[in-house]
Amino acid sequence: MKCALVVPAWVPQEIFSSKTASSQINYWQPLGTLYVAAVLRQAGHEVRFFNGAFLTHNAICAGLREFNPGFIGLYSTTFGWEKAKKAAQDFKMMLGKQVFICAGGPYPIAAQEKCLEDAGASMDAIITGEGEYSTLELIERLESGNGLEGIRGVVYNSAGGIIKNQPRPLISDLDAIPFPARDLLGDAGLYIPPPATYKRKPVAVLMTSRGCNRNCIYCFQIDKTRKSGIRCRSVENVLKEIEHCLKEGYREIKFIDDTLAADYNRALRLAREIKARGLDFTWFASACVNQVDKPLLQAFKDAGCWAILFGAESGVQKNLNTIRKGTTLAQIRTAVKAAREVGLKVSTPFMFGIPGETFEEGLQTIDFAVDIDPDIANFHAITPFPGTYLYDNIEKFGYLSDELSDFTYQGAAFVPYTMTREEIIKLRRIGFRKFYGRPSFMLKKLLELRTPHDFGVALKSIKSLFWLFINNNERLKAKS
Ligand code: B12
Repeated sequence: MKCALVVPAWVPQEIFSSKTASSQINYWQPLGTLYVAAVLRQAGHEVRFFNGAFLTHNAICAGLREFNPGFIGLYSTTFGWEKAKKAAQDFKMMLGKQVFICAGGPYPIAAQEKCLEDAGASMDAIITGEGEYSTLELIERLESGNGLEGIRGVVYNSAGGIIKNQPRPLISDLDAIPFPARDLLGDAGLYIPPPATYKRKPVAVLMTSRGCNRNCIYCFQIDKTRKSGIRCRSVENVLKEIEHCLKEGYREIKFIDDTLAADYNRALRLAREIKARGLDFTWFASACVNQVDKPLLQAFKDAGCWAILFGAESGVQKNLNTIRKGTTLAQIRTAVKAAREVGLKVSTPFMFGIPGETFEEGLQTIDFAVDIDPDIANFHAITPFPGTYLYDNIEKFGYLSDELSDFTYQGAAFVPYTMTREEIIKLRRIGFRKFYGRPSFMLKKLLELRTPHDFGVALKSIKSLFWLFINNNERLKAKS
């Protein structure tokens, strides 16, 4: 069947201030959708991918009219749901009701049948978990003209109303899934992360494991129970994909595992094999502060890793406990110090608006960020995505926006009982100013400039800092 996979059209200005978007916008590859594409193609279906990160809605419509697919699969985050709904209405109108339209991704996984109730007749089904095999089975049923009864992981509209099939168990053998269909991306050069977070390009995104065994209250995971823990691909399978990416011309890899060091020995083996095989690429990964030590970080460094992201989140232990991070301030200090000592750049996201947090504690977090002195610090607002513990227990903690487009870490979605929205917005502004506005930090960055890329990053950062200082950041303005 002709299958179109679509990320509905969106623009950075919907998330970031136009003044600072250039230093903040991220275009990692949409790996999840590319996995679904790879499985459909492997089964013989003709697949095209339309990414609304780089295509307008009209351009996507024109492409679909020319391709005339029998199946359209839409990707949606919470932020993107209204767009996915509108896109489905327009595509149905344009191609007729015989085209089968379904949605998948974080929001449909969390909201399930609510999506169909909300979207009405323009949406025929929702994929409620990992999409590879649920989508394939659904398409094969459509081709055979049989109904969708019993296909696990599917909720669908039927003459008799909305039918919710059993959830599909999570994929246990991740090695069996074909590599993401990155060739469907067209120009890989478009998929660049925020300027300060890559060294070489093009950049591929790669996932060596799925899931997380931690219980952070704000984090969305396909397996809400976390009972499945972390499912790992074999090191051999991961190395094969890395070699495949290098053959495709990629020069940097962003490992998007929630933590690459969950299995210490596996992480060490992966790093040592990358080095032993002399695979020429730079890489960036994330890890939990209490899963790493200096020898592992040294092995990462020796294997081409140039930066590591540690989810620091807060500089106040009480608030770390509230979000159930399972880490301590001392562990954050130790991990950042060890990473710096082996020569890795360190990136640490922090968040404000944690339930029970006060404005003063927010200032403490900023002082902590300055004190541990990472290379990159981000100051987000905690965002209770549907499908998370925080979202499901929101009344206990604070006020939630009912506008789905507010769910973007930028501060509009949630206010705890102990703070105001203005205070969260203010803390984010103070955080960026105080951290990046330090003469010592600017001098350090100036002395590190080596390549034209570095100069580009510096210019974009200075521009963002300038707008942050003159306080003209409409996106950071409090929602009235
Ligand atoms: C890569 C990525 C991006 C990329 C690409 C997103 C895209 N697809 O266009 C970029 C950088 C552009 C991006 C942007 C944003 N992102 Co983002 N992103 C991710 C990240 C790190 C990896 C996604 C991934 O590939 N996962 C691995 C695969 C295996 O899982 P998966 O994507 O869920 O895919 C499976 C299923 O969802 C399903 N599926 C996926 N796609 C499709 C498509 C169809 C048709 C079907 C049927 C099924 C299906 O099958 C897949 C395979 O099993 C996730 C975190 C994470 N670890 O998942 C955050 C994440 C998806 N992003 C998130 C957010 C909030 C955003 C932003 C709003 C961030 C912001 N800047 O403020 C924007 C919104 C953009 C938008 N248009 O919606 C949240 C979404 C939470 C929610 N419930 O809404 C996540 C979950 C991070 C988090 N934990 O908070 N993101």
